[in-house]
Amino acid sequence: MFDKLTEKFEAVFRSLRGLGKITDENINCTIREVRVNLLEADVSYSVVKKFIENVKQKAEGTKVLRSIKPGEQFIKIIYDELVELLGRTVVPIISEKAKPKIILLIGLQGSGKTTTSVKLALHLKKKGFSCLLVAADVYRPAAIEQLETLGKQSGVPVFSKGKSDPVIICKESVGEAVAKNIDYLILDTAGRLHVDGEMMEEIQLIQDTVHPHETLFVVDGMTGQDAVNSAKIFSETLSLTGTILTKMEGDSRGGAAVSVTDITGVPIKFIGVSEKLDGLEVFDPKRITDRILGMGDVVALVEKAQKSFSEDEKNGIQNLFLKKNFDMNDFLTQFQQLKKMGPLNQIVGMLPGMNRKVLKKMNLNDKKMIWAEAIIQSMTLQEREYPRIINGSRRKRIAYGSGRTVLEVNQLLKDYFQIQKMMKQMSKKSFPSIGKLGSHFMTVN
Ligand SMILES: Nc1nc2c(ncn2[C@@H]2O[C@H](COP(=O)(O)OP(=O)(O)OP(=O)(O)O)[C@@H](O)[C@H]2O)c(=O)[nH]1
Ligand SMILES: [Mg+2]
Repeated sequence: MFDKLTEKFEAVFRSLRGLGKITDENINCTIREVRVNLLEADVSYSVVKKFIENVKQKAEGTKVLRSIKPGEQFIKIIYDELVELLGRTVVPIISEKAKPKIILLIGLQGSGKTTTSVKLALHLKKKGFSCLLVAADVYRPAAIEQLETLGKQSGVPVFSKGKSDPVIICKESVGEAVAKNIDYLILDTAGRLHVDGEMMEEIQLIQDTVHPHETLFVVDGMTGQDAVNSAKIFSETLSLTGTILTKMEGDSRGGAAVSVTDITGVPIKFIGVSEKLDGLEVFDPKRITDRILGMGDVVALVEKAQKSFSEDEKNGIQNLFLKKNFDMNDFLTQFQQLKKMGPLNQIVGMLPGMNRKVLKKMNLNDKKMIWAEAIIQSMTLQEREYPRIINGSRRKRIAYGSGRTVLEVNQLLKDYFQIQKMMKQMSKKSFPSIGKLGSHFMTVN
């Protein structure tokens, strides 16, 4: 569906992904490529411009995490921005208590309104709701029959009044839905152009008469920029609550999907992916972004690093380590705090100023943390505050008290002094941001 975009992004990311070193130059080069890709995929110029500006700005403000490659972190920024552009989260169809909930489908001729109205009814029916379809297209020959046939195929009742006034048909259908205790009333209207004043007046009248909970603009995704432009114009004239992009399974360039939310200000709620009646998907910005960028693994990795190591936590831990008299009590507290955050090696490794080689030698694994706690708890208060007084005989006593060996006590004390030393050396230098790395920066991975 987004093959073209995907293909292009793959090429950009392939080179970006491996970068352990990232410079202003290759950031700019990547941004240029992303820009061209989006434009070639028929994404609106104004949307591309905004997208690029946001990515640049985020890159500037993003601190480099040491546990992941800057290239990967940059991919995550592009990913996040695309999710944002596509609407961030799923916006489900109205589900409030009102009965019936009224959904009005509008759009240009042939965009897929009738098919989509039945698809939508089926989708809601599968969720256990009752639906009533309304044949409000009285202009196109056989439009009513088309809806009746599709309704029959899917087992959804159709309300039709022949070729009478669509406003009256819609109004009466509400009464019918109330009488039959229907959950969702779905109005299938005739195709219209925004320049057709009479038809636009009619749809406004329908809106004013039935007060739909949802007015969804059904748009043919294959038509690219035209789709976006028509959606924009309709959204300016009528109050839309969302769009549905149809015919998205083909090799449409995907640009319409990327632009339409930003341009209309309303979310894409569904996409049509086949002529068949089950060919409707809930529009999920994250899933679509995954499909376009195909970078799920990188995103998960960066998210994990960000989550387990937020700025606040980092400062908190740093402050703990930097405490003037970093004693055994602090050491213990840290162990306990760090334990909550994930594998110790990984977490401590993310702290700036940590020497990876020393850490590796210390082998800070979670099992070790359990006995480390026992050992520290066997120390006297004085020993915890002044670990340097822990001589040979004290070590023996502590080992005995904690049920560990003297070797292990020695090891723990060694670790403690190492960390203390590292912490003293640790500068409070702030992290560089991705956008201002300079060519000298290299992550330690
Ligand atoms: N491949 C594909 N075809 C679709 C999709 N949605 C609708 N169609 C096809 O598009 C054509 C037009 O669909 P309709 O549902 O009749 O469109 P409409 O907007 O009701 O058309 P009018 O009532 O004439 O304005 C039909 O051949 C549908 O089968 C879709 O998601 N994928
Ligand atoms: Mg129709």
